[in-house]
Amino acid sequence: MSVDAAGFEAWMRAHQALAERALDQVLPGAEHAPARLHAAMRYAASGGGKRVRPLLAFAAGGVVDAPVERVALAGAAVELIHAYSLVHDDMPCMDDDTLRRGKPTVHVQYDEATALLVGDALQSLAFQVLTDHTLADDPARQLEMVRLLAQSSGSRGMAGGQAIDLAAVGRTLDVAELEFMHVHKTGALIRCATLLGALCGRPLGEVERAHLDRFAKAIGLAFQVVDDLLDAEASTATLGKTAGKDAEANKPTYVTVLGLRAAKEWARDLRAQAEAALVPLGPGAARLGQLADFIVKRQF
Ligand code: GRG
Repeated sequence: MSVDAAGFEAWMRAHQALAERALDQVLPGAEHAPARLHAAMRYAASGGGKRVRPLLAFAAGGVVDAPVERVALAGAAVELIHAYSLVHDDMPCMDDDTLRRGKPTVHVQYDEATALLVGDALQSLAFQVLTDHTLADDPARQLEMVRLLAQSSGSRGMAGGQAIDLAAVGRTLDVAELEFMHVHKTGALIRCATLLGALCGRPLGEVERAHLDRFAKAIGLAFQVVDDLLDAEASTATLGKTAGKDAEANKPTYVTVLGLRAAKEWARDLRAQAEAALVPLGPGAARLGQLADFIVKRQF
């Protein structure tokens, strides 16, 4: 492992720990009523996952010298939305899955009604986190953070992408339709995490912000292309969730639409686009580049 790679590994582990701590700080304890719901929220949101979204927020915060405590909370808000989406996505009315992050899914461990409430409550908590603390110097920028999270997770973002995904089962999509679906379902929240991290620090100029946005959009899509590749090629044990679900559910993916080789090339191409967008942001954006590599080369 090169010195640089070792440095990135240590950075990633330290910041994953910061993300865990922020989630622990904001999630209600199971000693508070309603105890079962609070325990289930913690089961869903803490101690698992790669924490890619908070890591992107930390790395983007590094570009603008953002205070780490602020970014940790902004990243936690995005991660709460992500956790809610996984809980609902796993339910029988959607993907009907029994395994997530190597553990039984929330509706299996608890019950369906609890899983529904866990998702709802995690979503509400995310917005509470963004409004309970001072996360930006300018209140208008903090308001922008709330708006960005709402837009990215709602019908014009993740939930809308999920609706398109559900409607696409058994249909053939062309590449443009597939991209539209994934830009919303997966890309919107990844972009949001990056931009929220940057909003915690000094204001970015319009041009710098456009470059960061270009990076975030490219890496959001790359994340999904890699997810499709892993679903097709990796094992359930490695992923900690059921592998091969897309093919089983007859879902269009980058692998089914482009083929394995072209999907791999597309992931590399998106990574190169992301890297190119970082150049004008200077050395402060180095962690974002390393994270882009991690996202494209990950095995789980
Ligand atoms: C239910 C409104 C609603 C939306 C669900 C995100 C999503 C939409 C569904 C999740 C299903 C899925 C496998 C999506 C593909 C990409 C993705 C979000 C994978 C899981 O994210 P990771 O790899 O998971 O960051 P960890 O466990 O590491 O946090």
